Amino acid sequence: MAPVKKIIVGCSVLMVALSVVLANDVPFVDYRQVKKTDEEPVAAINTSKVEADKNTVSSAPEAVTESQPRVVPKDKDAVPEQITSPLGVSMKLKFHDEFDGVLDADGQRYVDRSKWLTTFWQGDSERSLWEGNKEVGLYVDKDFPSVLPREERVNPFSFEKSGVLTINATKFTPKQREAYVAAGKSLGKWYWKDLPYASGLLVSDGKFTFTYGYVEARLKLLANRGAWPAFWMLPNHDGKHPWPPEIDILEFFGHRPTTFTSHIILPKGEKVPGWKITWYGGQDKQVDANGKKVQTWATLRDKKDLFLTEDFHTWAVEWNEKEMAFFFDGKELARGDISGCPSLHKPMYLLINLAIGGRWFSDESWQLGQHVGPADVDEASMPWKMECDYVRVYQAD
Ligand SMILES: [Ca+2]
Repeated sequence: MAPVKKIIVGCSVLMVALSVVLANDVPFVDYRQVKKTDEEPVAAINTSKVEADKNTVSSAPEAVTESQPRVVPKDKDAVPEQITSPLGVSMKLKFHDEFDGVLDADGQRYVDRSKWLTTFWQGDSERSLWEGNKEVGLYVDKDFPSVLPREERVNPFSFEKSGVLTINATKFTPKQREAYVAAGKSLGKWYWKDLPYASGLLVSDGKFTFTYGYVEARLKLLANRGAWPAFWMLPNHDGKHPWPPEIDILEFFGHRPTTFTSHIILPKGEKVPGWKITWYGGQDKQVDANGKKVQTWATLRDKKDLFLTEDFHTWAVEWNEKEMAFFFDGKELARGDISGCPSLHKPMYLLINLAIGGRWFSDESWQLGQHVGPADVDEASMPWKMECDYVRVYQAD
């Protein structure tokens, strides 16, 4: 349990730190009040307007280049077995899911269980909640809670479009909520809570881990207040799950559909030269015996005139012995020297999830530690839908 507790507490800190970074200079954008015009198509990417703000790593380019070719074509029928990575390395396909789903025993298309867990912790099929973030939704699956009849379980996964997995966030009916609470009590699991919403996540822990390579996901995000979709990586090596590090290839907030973050979280003492370091501690009780802050992170953030929720986009990271670089729609956002970060040179696994609420942002000011609870969640717009086209991992030949 210790590593579990550690990672849970840590992830809660993550989001507080995120709030700190974003609090000072990001004006609140209410997407409902932003007008679309013919002159300014919201889905268009005007890369000339991409600019590094003061939180962006100093090593990042101030503007991404137009000439950089797309690395992975979006056509699911043309998955390249070999690529030249953005950093110029010849790589082969090592893991991918095109999200066509697999036919389950009940005849329904479902998540490929050979590639993904739908729970947070390997070996515990009933783990359904990322407690430390104070999220207000359970991660559910049609396989659990095992004490509930299958027909009473909520399935957050659907394949409404060919080759696209949809993660659905919904509100429990009163009957469902009562059943899930009773199931949690029956199982005696501390992490089952009486929460109003259900959602889903994918975790490759125990299925696929890797050290170094290029990983890209093509996702369609959602502009719903309280939605917190993410594509990220955590370590698993020698059966251990230390935290940090954490590689957040994408974090996004449904009420701010023009902004996302890509960042890493590092243990104390590890740095990426030139990347912004945010120390945090006290408020989260993440302090050591001497009262020193024990975590640090480097962060970068892109800001552009783009509604991220109106089409699919790709987020990617390339990672080798020396460098880590983040990419959005094939364009480099930032690159840093990670040779001084021992924690980033060990196997990681993938996660994709649609969180609901949590202690990560405030509605308008991203204030430190503010909790987004059920009252802040736009449940009238549920079901929310996060769409996943593919995840592909390449590694050097
Ligand atoms: Ca696909």
